[in-house]
Amino acid sequence: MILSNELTSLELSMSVPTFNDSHIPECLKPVYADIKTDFAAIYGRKPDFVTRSPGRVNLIGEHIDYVDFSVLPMAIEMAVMCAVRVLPSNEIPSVTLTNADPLFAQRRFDLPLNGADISIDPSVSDWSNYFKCGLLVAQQYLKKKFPAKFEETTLGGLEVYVCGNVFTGGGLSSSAAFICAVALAVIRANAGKSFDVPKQELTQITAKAEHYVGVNNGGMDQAASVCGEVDHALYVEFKPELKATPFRFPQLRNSEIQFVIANTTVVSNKVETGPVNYNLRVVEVTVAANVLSAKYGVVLQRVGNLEKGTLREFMDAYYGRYKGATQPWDGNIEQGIIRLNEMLKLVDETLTEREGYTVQQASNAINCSVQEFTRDYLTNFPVRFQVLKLYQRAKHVFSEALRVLEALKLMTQGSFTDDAQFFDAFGQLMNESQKSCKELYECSCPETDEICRIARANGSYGSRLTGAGWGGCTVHLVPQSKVDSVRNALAEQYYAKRDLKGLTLDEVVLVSRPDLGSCIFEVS
Ligand code: NG1
Ligand code: MG
Repeated sequence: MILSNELTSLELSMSVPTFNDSHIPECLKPVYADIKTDFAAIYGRKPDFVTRSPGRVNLIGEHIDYVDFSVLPMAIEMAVMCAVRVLPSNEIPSVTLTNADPLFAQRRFDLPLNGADISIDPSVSDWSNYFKCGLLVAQQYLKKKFPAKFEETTLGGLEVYVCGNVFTGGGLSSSAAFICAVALAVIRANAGKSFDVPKQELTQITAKAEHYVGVNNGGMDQAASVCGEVDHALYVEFKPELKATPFRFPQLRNSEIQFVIANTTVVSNKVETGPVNYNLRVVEVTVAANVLSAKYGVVLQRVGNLEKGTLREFMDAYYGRYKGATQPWDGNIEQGIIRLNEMLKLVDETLTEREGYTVQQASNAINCSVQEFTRDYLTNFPVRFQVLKLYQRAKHVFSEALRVLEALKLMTQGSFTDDAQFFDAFGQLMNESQKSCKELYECSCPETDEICRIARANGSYGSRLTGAGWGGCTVHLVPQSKVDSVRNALAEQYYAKRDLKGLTLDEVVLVSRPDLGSCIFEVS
């Protein structure tokens, strides 16, 4: 699905774009016609508008968003859409939700009166909770933006039809796409069509929305879904505040850049309490930051994503104390490269227990008791481990943050002697990221490794896991001319011997260029 020329030629805008009926991108026309028909079949009328928000893949910068280092994702062509009719104000303000996927049954609930917040019960797992997350952050936003109008006002009732093609639970951030489409719909429904929704504000309010259902995520996914631009990757920064800046991929002479996204069909165990999981990595990088701070006698501000300081905060504190830096790193590429290289040296010198740290060793290194260590690092989320691999995890984080800057530098370089020069260089960074994820962060798995090997042997320049890893999806940098070769090789050598769990090949191997982020279609 390639967006039409009208869209690609749009100037990058600061606000979520709105299109009217006569301006639907060619490729979306059939989907859009279906939505209107389906909506009418369910609710007996046409919708007022449709919101759309895409899924994402992370191109490079894995497991560093939660320590506030910048990442480089892109929005993909697969998206979630919400068709919406606003109920007239004389009707009881309720929300009816219908999902195109029969796995998600219809839901209906009344809206709280007079500006009260909707309540969300995170212990109940239901798809309507994700809708409520989007609704809640949108309402809070409206109250802040237009206090006189929304402080004590009941939101308008809605009939909503949800459909899309971002598969759930596969590492493409379908939940973020859904919440962004919902928040945008609620804002559009209540603030009206004349209000332009600033992308930066939509990103910031949706970033934390999943916290209401108990997911302690960063903000990369929402930033990518909201701020995506055709043919651009997004440089997502977390400090001093969440911000996504689009960078265009270079225009090559003879080839087109494509990304193949292949699902391992192995379900990521990132939330399980096993020896390998997401929360344990969060603990390890936090402890690493504190061991480094203890060694260099710097105090972490403890204001970031994590209560106990991050590797990013250590870098800034170290530069403040030893290098006379008056400001934290401001995102500048060259300065970042220098500082991150220095950090890698400190990791080599300081985190000397290469086999890993026992709780006793880690406590000693931080100058605290085992009891304090357990209280500070091991009780918030359950984790199980033998040793904490501080050296390996910290080395991954700093080197991965460095690769993000190298990738950005390449994208902004301008010209290349030939197309292969770009593919080789960007691909190499992706391959190095995969190596680091596998060997240092240990978040790959045999299936991911196998897919990467097959893809590289058949035309991919760069192949890596995307998202948390331990299964989930992989992403591959492939020139258009090699897409079929990569896809066919994966079909024959990987998928043919696997249970696709009811999915078709077209559903497990996607091809996408970087696409537009959230937008609104007004139905006339
Ligand atoms: P996935 O596995 O795609 O949901 C997760 C985190 C990201 C980031 C990556 C690792 C959530 C919702 N998202 O992505 O924020 O930390 O892992 O880079 O947990
Ligand atoms: Mg998610």
